[in-house]
Amino acid sequence: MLLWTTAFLASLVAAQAYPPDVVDQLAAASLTKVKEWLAKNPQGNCTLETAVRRKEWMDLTLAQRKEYTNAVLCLMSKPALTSSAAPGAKSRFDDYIVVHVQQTPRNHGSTFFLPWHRYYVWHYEQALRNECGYKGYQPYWNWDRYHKDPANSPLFDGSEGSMGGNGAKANYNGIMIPGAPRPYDRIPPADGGGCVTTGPFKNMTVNLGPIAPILQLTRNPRADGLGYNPRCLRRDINKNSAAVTSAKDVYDVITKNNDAHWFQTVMEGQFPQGKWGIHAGGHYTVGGDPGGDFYTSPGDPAFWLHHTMIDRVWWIWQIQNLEKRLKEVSHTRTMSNFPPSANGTLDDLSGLGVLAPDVEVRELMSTMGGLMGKFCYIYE
Ligand SMILES: *[C@@H]1O[C@H](CO)[C@@H](O)[C@H](O)[C@H]1NC(C)=O
Ligand SMILES: *[C@@H]1O[C@H](CO)[C@@H](O)[C@H](O)[C@H]1NC(C)=O
Ligand SMILES: *[C@@H]1O[C@H](CO)[C@@H](O)[C@H](O)[C@H]1NC(C)=O
Ligand SMILES: [Cu+2]
Repeated sequence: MLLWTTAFLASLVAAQAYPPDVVDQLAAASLTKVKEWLAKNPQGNCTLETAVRRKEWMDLTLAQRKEYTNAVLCLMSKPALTSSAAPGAKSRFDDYIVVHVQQTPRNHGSTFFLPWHRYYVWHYEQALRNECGYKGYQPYWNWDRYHKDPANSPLFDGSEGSMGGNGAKANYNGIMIPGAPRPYDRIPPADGGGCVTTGPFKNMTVNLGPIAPILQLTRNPRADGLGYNPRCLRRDINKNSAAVTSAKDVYDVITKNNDAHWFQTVMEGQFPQGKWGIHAGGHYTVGGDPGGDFYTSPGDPAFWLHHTMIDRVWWIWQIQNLEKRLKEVSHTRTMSNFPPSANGTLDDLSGLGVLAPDVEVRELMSTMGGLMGKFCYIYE
C-alpha cells in the first residue's frame, strides 16, 4: 500500500498512543444494543449508517483539530445576538455564555442538567458548522487519556493542534470545594493560574463575568456579571483535579449506578462526602477564568470538549438499557432541590433562551431521533 494518507498515518499513531480504555471498550461492545433498539424503534432517516460520529480530540487529525479551533475563533469574531440583555457579550461565542449564566441554577443539580447540556452542546456544534463553515462535528475530551499529566498532554500543551496551553504560573490557593471535609475541601493548585500565552486561544479576550471566581479578578461592572470586563484567558491545568477522572472512575459511574438519580448524583459530585466527581473533576482540570467559574465556564473553549464527554458518558450509560434509560430523568426542578421543588418530568420544558426554543425534556433524551429528529449522532 503506497498511498497512505497522512490522516490514516495519524490515526495509526493515535491508536498506538491511546489504546481503548475500559470505557471505550464498553461503548464499542454496547453498539449491538443500539442496533437491537433501532430494529424495534426505527428513527426515520436516522440510522447507524447516517448517524454522525463524534470523535475524541486526538482521534482527529492535526488539520481537523485546527479546523475546529479556527471555527471557534470564527464564532468569537461574529457579532453577538444577546448584547441588548448582556452589554458584555461581544460575539456569537459570548452568546452561549450569556445563555448559560441566565440559566445556571436551573440546569445544574436538577432534572435539566444532562438534557439541557445535550441541547446546548448540539446547538454550539450547529453554530460552528452553519455559521463558521466547520465541516466536522463536536469533539470530546476523553479525560483518561491525559489525566496523569494534562498540562503536558497534546490537548493542553499549547501546540497548534492543542486546545491552547496552560496559564503562566501564578499565586493562588487552589479551588475551594464547598461543604467537603478536609482534605477534600480544596483542590491544590498546579503550575498555572495566569494568562494563556500559547496555542490557538492565546489572543482570546474573556468579556463576561466573573460571577463565581476562583481567582482574584477585576469585578464585573454589573451585578449579574453580564457587563463588559475584558481580560485574558486564564487556566491552571491541574493534575490534582484530573486525578478523579480516570477511565476507572468513569467506568464505575456508568456501571455502578442503576438509576438516573445515582448516576447523575455521582457524576456531578458528592461534595459533602469529599467526592468531586468526574463533572467537577474535568471542569477544575482547566480551572482558571472563566473555566473555573460555575456560571461563565463555557467561556473557556475547553468547556465544550468536557461537556461533550459528559454527554458521551450519559449516552454510554443510556445504551446499556435503552428502553428504560431513554425515559428516565431524576432530581427536582431546582439546583440541589433549593428551594424545594417537585421532581422534574419528561413533560418539562428546556430551552436555550434567545438561541433556541423550549422543547420537552423527552425530546432531549435520545441522541438518535431526539429533538424532533434533528439529533442523530453517536460517539466513537
Ligand atoms: C494574535 O494577535 C496578533 C496581533 O494582533 C497577531 O499578529 C497574531 O497572529 C495573533 N495570533 C493568533 C494565534 O491568533
Ligand atoms: C421524587 O423522586 C424521588 C427520588 O427519585 C422519589 O423517591 C420520590 O418518590 C419522588 N417524588 C414524587 C412525588 O414522585
Ligand atoms: C432527518 O430528518 C430530520 C427532520 O426532517 C432532519 O432535521 C435531519 O437533518 C435529518 N437527518 C439526517 C441524518 O438526514
Ligand atoms: Cu453547565
